[in-house]
Amino acid sequence: MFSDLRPLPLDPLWALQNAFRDDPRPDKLNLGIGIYRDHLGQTPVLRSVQRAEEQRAATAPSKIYRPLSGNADFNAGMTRLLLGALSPALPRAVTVQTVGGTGALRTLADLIASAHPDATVWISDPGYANHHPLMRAAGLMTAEYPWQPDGQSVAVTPLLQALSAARSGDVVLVQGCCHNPTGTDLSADGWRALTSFCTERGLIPLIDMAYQGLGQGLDEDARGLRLMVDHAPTVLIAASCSKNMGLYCERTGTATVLVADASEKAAVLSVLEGIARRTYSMPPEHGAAVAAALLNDPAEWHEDLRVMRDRIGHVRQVLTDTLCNLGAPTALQAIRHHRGMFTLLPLRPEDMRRLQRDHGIYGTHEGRINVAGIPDHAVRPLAQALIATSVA
Ligand code: PLP
Ligand code: TYF
Repeated sequence: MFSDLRPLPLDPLWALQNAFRDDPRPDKLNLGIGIYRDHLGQTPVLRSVQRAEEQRAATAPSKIYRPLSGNADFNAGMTRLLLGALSPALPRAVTVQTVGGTGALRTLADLIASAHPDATVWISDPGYANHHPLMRAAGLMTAEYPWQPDGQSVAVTPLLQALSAARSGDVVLVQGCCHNPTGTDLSADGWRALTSFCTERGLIPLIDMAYQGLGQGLDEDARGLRLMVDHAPTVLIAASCSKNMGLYCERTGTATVLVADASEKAAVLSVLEGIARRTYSMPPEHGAAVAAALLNDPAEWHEDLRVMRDRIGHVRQVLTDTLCNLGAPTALQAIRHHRGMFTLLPLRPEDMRRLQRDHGIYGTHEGRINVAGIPDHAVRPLAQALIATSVA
């Protein structure tokens, strides 16, 4: 059966992880994969999560099967977190628990394929490496629009120019905040322009929210999403608790659909449950139960999140100050304006290879580094290596 099968090329991000693991240099620095690390370079379980897990271990009544749509309390909490607790759109929302943000994207891709199999999904370039494969795995076509950082935000004119080739019913996949890999988001005006464009042309926004709370704050990071929800009739949202709750391996996320008319809710929910049923039956409970506890009593989680967000902001600040003091080219200093875990360096793939070979610094070949992965002691050597690489 498998004699004609050949191994697939390794995902470049995992290949980078392996190269890092095998690098014997003691001062090597892994800025490849998107994982938050504290000032010591560790990723401990959040205190709020630890407490919720202890409580759950002491009180969880049973491990019997759960509903196909997952933990209802978690789904309701996530819907409020995304839309805002007072959003008038809440009655239009259908939310199901998914296997991480990735599972949310795939579930929504399957839903799109059920409702509109001819849809093309428009994806940012550069963008998240897994977006094209996820959408194509559901049988959908994909196309690209440019994501061009322009000062502190993204240029909206070339983006809309590309999208003018989209047909009514096509889907525009846009990241909600802290864009992976560039660290640059749409401005408020950019969100307004994209929202009107989608609404006028019958394009369906699919918002990928993987970093809510790690940019400027939970509500601040959701402003663009909420604008779209308030103005576009149908909106799809994939959300992840991997980064903002540090639940990476628990695979905790949600897929939300804002329907144009409440009468569509029952059918949408039943198709979403059908997708779960034929894929894995029901999502895993543990991460969702922990996340529900955090969402229902959020003070300690908000503090954990603030600490992560402030550290990322601090590292970015110290790195750009150091670059500035060392006389770095202005293109490098622009990373001051980026938001969230990532920054796209103005370096070519061959520069990134030299950064790895000569300095033991691992970022992706496209130039992405995980700012949240820089320990305090590594800031200055990193700045020096970036300058040496960018002027060489
Ligand atoms: N979307 C984006 C933009 C991401 O960067 C990531 C992961 O980093 C995901 C989705 C997937 O998140 P998860 O790990 O919850 O599947
Ligand atoms: O872009 C990143 O670094 C994250 C991490 O299969 C990731 O998306 C990468 C690959 C993967 C799951 C998560």
